Amino acid sequence: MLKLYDDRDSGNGYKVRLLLHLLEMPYELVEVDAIRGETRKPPFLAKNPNGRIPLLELEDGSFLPESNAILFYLAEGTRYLPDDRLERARALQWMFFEQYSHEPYIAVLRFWKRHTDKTPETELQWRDREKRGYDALAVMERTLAGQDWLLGDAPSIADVSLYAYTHVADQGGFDLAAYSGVRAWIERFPGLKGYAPFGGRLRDHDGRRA
Ligand SMILES: N[C@@H](CCC(=O)N[C@@H](CS)C(=O)NCC(=O)O)C(=O)O
Repeated sequence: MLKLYDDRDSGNGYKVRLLLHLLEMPYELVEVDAIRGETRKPPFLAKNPNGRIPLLELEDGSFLPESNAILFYLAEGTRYLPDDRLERARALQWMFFEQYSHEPYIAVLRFWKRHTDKTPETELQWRDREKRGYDALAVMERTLAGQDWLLGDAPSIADVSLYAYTHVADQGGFDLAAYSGVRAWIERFPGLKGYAPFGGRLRDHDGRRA
């Protein structure tokens, strides 16, 4: 069975948990406390030298880190990854955007708000992250104002990837009021067959819906 090393509070991990549930793929969850530094201890570093969750262990014992690489692997041959060459590249396009232009701002501000205090020294950094986070939301809005999902008519791993931190962007202080396309897109997710909320159904999944 697939084994997922993950922390319940991680949005990067939630991407993978959400896809596993949407695809109704059974998996065993191994909880790792990232805040307490468990990912930086030798037993975990032996599995992922980059010291981060999520980490997928395949049936043959090989390890795959990086949330978006895991999504790509799991979605192969399913409705969440199109067959068309350009569409597949577009899914990757959005996932690289997520890692470079979205997650470092929207996820990091959420983390800072929950775990640190703003100080006069960090005020400028916070404001810069906020501006760049809104820039990322504006990019998403341009697409989602005109279509239901990032690739068009159907949800894909591009949507799963970007949903994880966008739907909790308010926890980082982001106001989505001006992004009606993004808000409507967020509201579509709970209607997907197999949807699992962030923080919900963290226990091992037996392939049936709870
Ligand atoms: N690019 C990675 C980022 C993973 C990441 O930042 N994981 C965090 C939790 S969200 C982590 O493991 N932090 C613990 C640490 O860095 O020690 C991915 O998308 O999987």
